[in-house]
Amino acid sequence: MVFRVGVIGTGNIGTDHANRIASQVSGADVVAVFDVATERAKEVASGVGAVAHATDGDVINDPEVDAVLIASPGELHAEQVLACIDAGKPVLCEKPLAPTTAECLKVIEAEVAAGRQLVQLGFMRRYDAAYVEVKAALDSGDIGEALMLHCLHRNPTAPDWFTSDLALTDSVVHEVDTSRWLLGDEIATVTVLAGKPSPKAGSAQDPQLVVFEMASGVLVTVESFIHAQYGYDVRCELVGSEGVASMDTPTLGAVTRRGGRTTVVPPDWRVRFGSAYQAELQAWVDSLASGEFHGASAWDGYAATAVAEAGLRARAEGARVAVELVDRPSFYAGK
Ligand code: NAD
Ligand code: ISE
Repeated sequence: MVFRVGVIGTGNIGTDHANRIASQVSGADVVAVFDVATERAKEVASGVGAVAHATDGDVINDPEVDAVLIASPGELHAEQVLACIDAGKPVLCEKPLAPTTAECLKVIEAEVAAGRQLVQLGFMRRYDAAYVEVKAALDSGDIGEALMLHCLHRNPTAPDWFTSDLALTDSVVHEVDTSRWLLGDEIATVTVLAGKPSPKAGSAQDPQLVVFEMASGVLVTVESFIHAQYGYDVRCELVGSEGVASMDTPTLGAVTRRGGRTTVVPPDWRVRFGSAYQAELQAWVDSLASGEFHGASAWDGYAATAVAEAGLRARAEGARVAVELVDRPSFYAGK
């Protein structure tokens, strides 16, 4: 069976996802798209052989659409995901699930009431070969018990509107999911330190150092640096009681000449995580037949937003802030 996918939001990542589903993912076609930027939507639609609809609701309720991919701005996700649940259609929603926990909880309530899993979140690092290897080293027992996780998240530059708060809610939210998934544990507290700002950072407090204390006591450090200039550099090192699992700085290969060697660092997430997006989309499409989704769930999206909210308070108050989660519904056991 070939699943018919509708795409909402044809900006940077929505266009990438639509093109990838159309040309590199087996078992799915893109049949409908919507973006308020209508010309862009039409261009993407014509590239993938889809129809450009007039509203997001037209995509979600189109009888020709079996499943929906949401890549609109984060503040629209909850409403669009709720409409997908209402229509009984599986949805892959880019992170974040929503900017507030109140909105995330509405999604959780609706999905539980629907009685079957429909929502998967776009935390694609769960499909990145390097992160998967680090997790395998821990799960196999090879490095003993996890003690500390050190994460780097460096972007070359960010636009002026990308504030220090967004660095936490839009970028570090990936480390929130990575930490919870790698360690199989919830984040108990968050501390955010903003020290000497980079002269390249404009008005942003950048870099920032974020510390998570996991419920088990494992400590996680995250360097968030959105104006690092030199490239996109995302990696981690997991310190265990009997060894360390780490990943190399991702490079695009090396050039050796004139007595020296230069390695090229990826320019952005598109290049660094290209194969992770590919694996994520293929896995999601493969799950559509069984209805068993193995990526991040709506619960993971809620937990990520709860930690981001605590991070904003931690920054504002200069305090170590506890993360308060509601009781996990039994529906999400093992999801
Ligand atoms: P973008 O601004 O390039 O694209 C967003 C698109 O949504 C724009 O084309 C905009 O016109 C459109 N839009 C605005 N209102 C809309 C509406 N009502 N309905 C439908 N579309 C609407 O942003 P982006 O970088 O593509 O990010 C989109 C989402 O994807 C964000 O949530 C972002 O956090 C996430 N993202 C995830 C990753 C990742 O690594 N997983 C990478 C980039 C972006
Ligand atoms: C972007 O939205 C992403 O999700 C990227 O993976 C992340 O590295 C970047 O910081 C975000 O802005």
